[in-house]
This record gives sequence, structure tokens and C-alpha cells, in this order.
Amino acid sequence: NQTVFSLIQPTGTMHLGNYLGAVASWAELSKLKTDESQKLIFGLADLHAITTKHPTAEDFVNKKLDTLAHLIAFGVDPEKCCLYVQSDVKEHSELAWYLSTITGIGALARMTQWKSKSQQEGTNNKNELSTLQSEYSLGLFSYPVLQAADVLLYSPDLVPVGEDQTQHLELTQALARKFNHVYGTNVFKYPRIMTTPAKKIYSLKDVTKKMSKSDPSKTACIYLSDSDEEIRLKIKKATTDSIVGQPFKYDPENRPGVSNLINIVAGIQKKEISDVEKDVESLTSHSDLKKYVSDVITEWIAEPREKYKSIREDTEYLQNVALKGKIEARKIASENIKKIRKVMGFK
Ligand code: AQP
Repeated sequence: NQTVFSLIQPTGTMHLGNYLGAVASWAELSKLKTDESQKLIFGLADLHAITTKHPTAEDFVNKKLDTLAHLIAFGVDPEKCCLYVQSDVKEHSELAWYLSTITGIGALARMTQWKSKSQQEGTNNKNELSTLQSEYSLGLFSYPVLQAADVLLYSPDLVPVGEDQTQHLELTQALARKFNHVYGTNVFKYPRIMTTPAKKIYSLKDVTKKMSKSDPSKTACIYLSDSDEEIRLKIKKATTDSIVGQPFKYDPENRPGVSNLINIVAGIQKKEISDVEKDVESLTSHSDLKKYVSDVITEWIAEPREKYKSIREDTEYLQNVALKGKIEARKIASENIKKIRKVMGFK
């Protein structure tokens, strides 16, 4: 028996980084699932989604439907998985509180996502930084505690996430150990982190940053709903390098932009990096490489993008998927929280 668990924030349109870093493996697992011995639990982390921005209720509801439709269109099969919305299961918030009482503030302050989301670029002055951080919400600071609660509530064996989430998952493992130790129990399993071969997709404009929904530069990110023209334009404008006369190689240190493109192709085609290098070895100019990459993305995306459009129109279907997920998730969460409450001395 194996349980796999992971969530995505409905903060905006899903992008290639979300897909290649995490959702591709959710889809693959759901495709390979043949019997009930494996439980696949995926969903929308809407409680996390309000830690930086507060969309209007209408916008938020639409974003959740968009994300759900994208997950299904890109291969996460609701017949084989539990697909649910985090806020439909109250136990997430309850367990987050219990875990917050054993989480050190220092550990949270060391989280790189907290640092990057709470530090304004260009600010190096330490006093200025702490003033800025104090303006950010407690929710953003304690984001990893809620994430740990999400995971531990379902006792998963595997958590497929992008490489950017490994630090949070390590904290989850540490909190599970600490809780078990404090209460002399083995109520929490220690989940394993599963990353895809693509691991991390970088911004097309600034290869020191990950591709992110909240990136203000609209050409930095390929959204799963982009048209072919938008994809071609974004790839054309992608930052690469000025090295000429050499074959295109995966060399993140010296050729980060080119390596990001090669990694994207390898992720989409499910190929080894070395095979993609061979495929592009006859290309001589950066514009030829970019055309090649655009062709690969546009060919691959056409079918799921169309599927997305028709699924997204069927709100009733999406609501039913979420309802089925809510019932399944609540069942597991309510059984597990009972065990947790018992070892803590709550009724
Ligand atoms: N660039 C990326 N490369 C690989 N994996 C990525 N993921 C996100 N960006 C990349 C993975 O996608 C899953 C869902 O991410 P999320 O929406 O829950 O949160 P995030 O990591 O904060 O994603 P974004 O796009 O950067 O969202 P915003 O801008 O709203 O914060 C996770 O498994 C993540 O690792």
C-alpha cells in the first residue's frame, strides 16, 4: 500500500514549471495506477494561496476552477485520484496549529521561500530588511507549518514536488520526528520527497530565478493556456547567451539559458538530457534552437490545451470532481486527526 500526496496553489494560471516540476509526475502516477493499493491524493492549496495576495471571492473561485481544469486536462485523472480543495477539509488548519507549537521561529526564518518572498529586491541593508519582513503576514511566515500539516494529515509515503519545495519538505520530516518524539508515538510517517527529472524550471528572462506564477514579467513564464504565438514569442525573447560556433550543451553554470531550454525539451519529451543534446547538435544558431524548442512545446501542448478549454466550460463537472475529492479527503483526514488528538490528550 502506498499513498502519494501533493498540492498546488491556485494563485494563477499554471505554468510549465508547475507542470514539469510536479504535475507531470502526478499525471504519470495516475496513468500507471491500476489498483486500489495505491492512493493518489492531489489538490488545490487555497489556504496557502491567500498568504501573499487576497483575490476577490469571484476571482478566487475562478482561479480554483482554472487550476482544477488544468490538472485534469494535463493528465491528472479524477477517476483514479482524489482531487480536492484544501479548505474543504478543516483538519488542515487544526493540525497546522498543533505543529506550530513545536516549530522554531528560527527554522521558519531560514526558509529560502520566506526570504525571497519577504525581501524586496535591491535591499541589502539589514535594518531595512527586518522592517520589510515585519510588514509581511504571519501566514506567509508560517506557510511551511501549514504545508507540513497538509502532508502529515494524509500519512503519505511519497510527496512529488518541484525542487524548490525540498526545504519545506525537509522541515515537514523534521516536524514529524519532533512530534513523534515529544509524544512518544509513531503517529506520523516520514514521507519521502519525489522530484521529477526536470527538477526546476527557470524564468525565461532571469535564469537565476525559478519560473513562477507571481513573476511580474509576463514573458518570463510559459502558461499552460498560452497560444502558440505567445509561446513562440516568449521563447524567442528568452535570455540565452552569445556563445557562437559551439554545439548547444546542457551546462547550467556557463550556459544557464540554453540549459533551461534543453531541460524543458527533455522534460516534455521525457528524454535524457544527453539525447536532447544529440537532437540539437546540428543546430548552429540560437534562433534555430529557439524554433526547435517552440516546435516541441507547441506540438505537445495543443491537445491538453484544447481539452482544458472544454473542461473549463463545464463548471458542474468540476464541482462534482471537487465534491468527490472532498468526501474522500475528509474521510482520511478525520480518521487521522482523531489519532493525533488522542496522543495529545485532546478529546
Ligand atoms: N519553476 C519551477 N520549476 C519546477 N517546479 C516548480 N514548481 C513551481 N514552480 C516551479 C512546483 O509546482 C508545484 C506547485 O507550486 P505552487 O503553486 O504550490 O507554489 P510555488 O512553488 O510557489 O509556485 P509558483 O508558480 O512560484 O507560485 P507563486 O508565484 O504563486 O508562489 C510545487 O510542487 C512546486 O515545487
